[in-house]
Amino acid sequence: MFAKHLALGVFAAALASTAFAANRPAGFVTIATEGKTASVATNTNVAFGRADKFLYKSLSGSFVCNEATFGGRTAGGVNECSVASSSGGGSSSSSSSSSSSSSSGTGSSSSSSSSSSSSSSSSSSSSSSSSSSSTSSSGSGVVYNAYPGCEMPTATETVQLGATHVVPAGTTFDGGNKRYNLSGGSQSEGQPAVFDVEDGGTLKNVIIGTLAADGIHCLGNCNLQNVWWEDIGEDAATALGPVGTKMNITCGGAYKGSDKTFQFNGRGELHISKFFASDAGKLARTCGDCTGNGGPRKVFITDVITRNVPTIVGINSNFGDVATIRNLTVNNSSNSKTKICQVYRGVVKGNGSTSALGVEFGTPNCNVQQSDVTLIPPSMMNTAACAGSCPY
Ligand code: ADA
Ligand code: CA
Ligand code: CA
Repeated sequence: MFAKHLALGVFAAALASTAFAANRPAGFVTIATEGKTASVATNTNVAFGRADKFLYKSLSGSFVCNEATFGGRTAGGVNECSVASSSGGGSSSSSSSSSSSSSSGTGSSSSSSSSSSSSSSSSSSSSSSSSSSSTSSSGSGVVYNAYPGCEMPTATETVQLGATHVVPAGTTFDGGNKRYNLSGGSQSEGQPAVFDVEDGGTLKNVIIGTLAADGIHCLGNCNLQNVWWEDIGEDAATALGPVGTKMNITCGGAYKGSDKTFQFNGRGELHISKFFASDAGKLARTCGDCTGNGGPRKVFITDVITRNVPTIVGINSNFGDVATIRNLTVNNSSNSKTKICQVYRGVVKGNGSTSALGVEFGTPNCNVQQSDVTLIPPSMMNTAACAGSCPY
């Protein structure tokens, strides 16, 4: 699928980075070696690892630089704790911690050994050849533009649709990696969908171009496989199925949205996996103010990489929504703080407006821990359970 010279070029880049394996990410400075105590300013993104493999955690004040603090370690030598040199560094005390970490190898934390977070810079990764084509390196490490193993295909041709293409109930439409355009692409609500996928339908191998209208509407159970949005329209896709239905999105990516990527207006479940989203307001949102709004809506985000998406998921706690997030990698171009699970009070259209209630971890509505998120420098996450207009 990829030109040979491109694959070779990236392979050479991977070899080059292996030759300079470092114990801190590029632009980072070591503040403590394993087992020592260090201190940082509030909410500092700290890297822990060695040989180009790191875990990241947002820490405040004094901490011990060890496996217990980070939920894992990189085997094979002494790990180091480092911070971005632009953050002014931190201080390290010389006292060695009594509980120096074991050398039992990589811990069981979901983020410590995830292929998404470490494959690109690890020479031992079994999937390095496929994953490397979705990344490039920059001053601050890896930059993703797809989920490793799910790269965007090259469009085989461009099709201009005259009307919404309907995928009838229970059938599969294989777009053969053609690019489909319909109309619009603005933020005006009420545009038609490029594709309507009826109950039990599957849409696969499709690229939606810049005339992206209201994206894809899923009317019941539906599957979107290897579907790509080059320039998200009003939103990328909307789940509209009734109670008991599931929308499954796997192996795809969406770029350049002004607002939401996946809009969840129906009921049931929305599953997003092996997906890459870049430059959009939110990855997913259960409807804030739909006509006849309610819930519960369940959102599952598994094996996803985002770049410059300030909110991963927004849900309405008053309607019983639950977001479950595992193996999320946040790969921003700046150190703005990503809201992982933002809770709102939703409303029924006409009954006022929504209010933001705060960012939550490990609550009935937000089934996600900070350790489920890998932060690629300089990305940071919002860890404050602030209400209303959050300060970040
Ligand atoms: C906005 C709007 C909702 C709904 C949604 C959509 O969030 O407030 O009522 O129209 O967009 O489906 O795109
Ligand atoms: Ca909208
Ligand atoms: Ca919409």
